[in-house]
Amino acid sequence: MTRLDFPEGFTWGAATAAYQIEGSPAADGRGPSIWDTFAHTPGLVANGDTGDVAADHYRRFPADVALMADLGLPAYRFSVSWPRIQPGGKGPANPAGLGHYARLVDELLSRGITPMLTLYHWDLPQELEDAGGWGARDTAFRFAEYADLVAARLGDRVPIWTTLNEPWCAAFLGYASGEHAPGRTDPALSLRAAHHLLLAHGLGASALRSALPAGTQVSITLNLCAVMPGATSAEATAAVRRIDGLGNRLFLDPLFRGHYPVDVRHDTGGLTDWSFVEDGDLEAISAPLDLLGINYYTPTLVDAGPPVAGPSPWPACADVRFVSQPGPATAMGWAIDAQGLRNVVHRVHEEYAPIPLMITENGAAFDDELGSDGGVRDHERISYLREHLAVVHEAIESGVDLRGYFVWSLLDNFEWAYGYSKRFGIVHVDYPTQRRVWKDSAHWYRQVISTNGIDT
Ligand code: IFM
Repeated sequence: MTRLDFPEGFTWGAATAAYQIEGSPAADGRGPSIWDTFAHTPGLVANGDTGDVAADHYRRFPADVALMADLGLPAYRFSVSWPRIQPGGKGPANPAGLGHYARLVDELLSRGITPMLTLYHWDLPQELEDAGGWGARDTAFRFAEYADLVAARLGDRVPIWTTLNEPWCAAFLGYASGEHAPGRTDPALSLRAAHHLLLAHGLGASALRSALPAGTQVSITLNLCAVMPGATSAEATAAVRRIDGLGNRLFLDPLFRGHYPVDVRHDTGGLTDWSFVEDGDLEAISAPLDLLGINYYTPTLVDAGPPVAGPSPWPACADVRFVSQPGPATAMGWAIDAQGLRNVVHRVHEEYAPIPLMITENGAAFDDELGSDGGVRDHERISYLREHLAVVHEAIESGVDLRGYFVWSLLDNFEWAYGYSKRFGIVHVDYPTQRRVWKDSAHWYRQVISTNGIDT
């Protein structure tokens, strides 16, 4: 057995997102979001599940924070629901909505848990979608106003802020494949949405900088792809370039180099002329950040294949084939391969440095069962987490400025189009009773945190 000790001050945490855990969709004046609309549309979410109740965290947050304290969690990454703050996506703040997050933050701080706040984890106010959603440039400006309202109320108590979670998903699952809210299937619109999301990040980050005390960290979280060729051929290499372009460089290049990748603009030239990029946008998008959050779950293997018709989250990539990697996989069918995390972290460090990194999500869904002894023996999840943490450790040893790790997720929750059929939590939620039960992985993670390291 090898012991891997993490650096002193390494941030251990767990992550969640508002729509996935909160429930209480009409409480305290919250307006509808695109996920309420999507989930309530028959046939779009497995089993007709919705976020109406979820893990009932909106009402149970004091007990959930007590649970975090029992876990010894030093940090908690959560998202604010925009339609709780501005029910229609614009105008003055709803004091009751802001008050909820102020109480959550105070509860965390009173337990010694550092709050890390994400402003947008996909729950756009429905009224903004009705006005064009992320396809409309104005949504980016509305986001900056929302960022300002939240920062004015919570800025003195939250040390790390994230503008957007996984804009790739919001743009391409939301507007190209339609697997996520708002369920649009328009590839040209999805590219426009990607730009407006990035613009929202830039304008939002600037609003945060003006409102937050000096020393507060501002970040964005990307779900970067570890793209690898599924064959040794020139076609597979070209497929890698294209998926890397849309999945990674489309976000990393404007954020850290101030331009969009020329090859992606060229590849998608048949869909759009990119005239939605206006003077000054890239300057706003590329303003320096304090931290980049990386979410990683599984590698992406690609090859060339015969063109496939129908909606896809990859614009202008109908002839790219996604290859399933042999070997162990999670309940999502996602291959388990921590080398992908190594690939992504080193790539960002080497090509886009210097930027401090955090793994803001990593974890796995398995078909957990509550045993007759009342426990959940999720040893596959422990192995998954251990393997990925070993890669995090190795990256730090080799000089990558990687400052923290947040397991996805604290609680079982609403896994978007999969509803409640997939369980990612280290804590089991019995939905009918809302009882929380620590899985073995929660006991294991508690030990990892308290000893600041893992045994491999
Ligand atoms: O549940 C999601 C989360 O909302 C965003 N990142 C990936 C997770 C697992 O699919």
